[in-house]
Amino acid sequence: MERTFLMVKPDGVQRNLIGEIVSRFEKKGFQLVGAKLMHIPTELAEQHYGEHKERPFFGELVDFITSGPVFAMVWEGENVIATARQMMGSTNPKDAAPGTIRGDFGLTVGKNVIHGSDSPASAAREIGLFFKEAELVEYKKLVNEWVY
Ligand code: RTP
Ligand code: MG
Repeated sequence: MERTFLMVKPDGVQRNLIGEIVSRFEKKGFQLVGAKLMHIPTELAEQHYGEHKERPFFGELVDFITSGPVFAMVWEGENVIATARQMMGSTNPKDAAPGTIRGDFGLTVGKNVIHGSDSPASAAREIGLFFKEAELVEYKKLVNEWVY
């Protein structure tokens, strides 16, 4: 089963959007297998956004993502990497469709509420950067045995 790394960025945490965002992925039917509220150390932020090291906005990006707590998550499900990116919407909120997270809540490209892995390789890399194996919980949904 596929897994992805999603993160409510500092602006999303400040704006009390953790519950709204978790709720969207829950209602879609994906399974939460790991989550934590954390302050990202600078070195981890630089590793996480390593692909953008040469970009002019790299410094701002690292400053922003370390400016306050983030809510880091691992979600599981069929095609969760691509589907989560669809649910997030375009990087720049001005281009993000209504109904997507960035379309509904994002204001600027720098403060676009959520991060999501963009490929299986980046998902594996980012999950490994943020979570230890023991922090990821494998479990079966038993609801069909409890509800009629
Ligand atoms: P993310 O990695 O955060 O999920 O976003 P993304 O894949 O949609 O976009 P990416 O190209 O990976 O860019 C990473 C983050 O950098 C910020 N950014 N700023 N000032 C700018 O022109 C600019 N371009 C990108 C955004 O916050 C973007 O999410
Ligand atoms: Mg990206």
